[in-house]
Amino acid sequence: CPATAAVRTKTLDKAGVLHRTKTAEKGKRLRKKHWSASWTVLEGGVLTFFKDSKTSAAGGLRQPSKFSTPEYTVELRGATLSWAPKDKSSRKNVLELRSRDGSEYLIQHDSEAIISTWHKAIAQGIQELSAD
Ligand code: I3P
Repeated sequence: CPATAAVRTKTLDKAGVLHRTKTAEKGKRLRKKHWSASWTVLEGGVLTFFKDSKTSAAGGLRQPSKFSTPEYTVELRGATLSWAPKDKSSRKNVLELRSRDGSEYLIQHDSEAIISTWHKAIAQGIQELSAD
């Protein structure tokens, strides 16, 4: 429904600091993981990871300035989300997000409560988009 879609694109679903690392680029597995803490925004069916924790550290938990650069944007349409199997990471509370174009990200937070709210929000975003 276009009206719902229009409203949704203006809705900030969720924002916060998460640990994340990209593990595949368009179907090609990356050799090394580079975890970093980054400001992360879920909005309008798109998940955006900003460059690094310096941005979020400078602004506390507020949204970074509009000049800060998104590092990765992930379209949730056609994406899948699951809890990462143990062999993907030694960390706890790790989510695996696969985009439609075959890129993969691990997303992690030490707090189970916090990662669970992200799990719910991203899963809901994926579901809403597939219903269109
Ligand atoms: C990697 C780094 C990652 C770790 C990865 C290591 O070492 O410690 O944090 O992933 O484990 O190889 P390096 O810094 O030398 O690249 P996790 O923290 O997710 O476990 P892996 O080899 O099991 O993927």
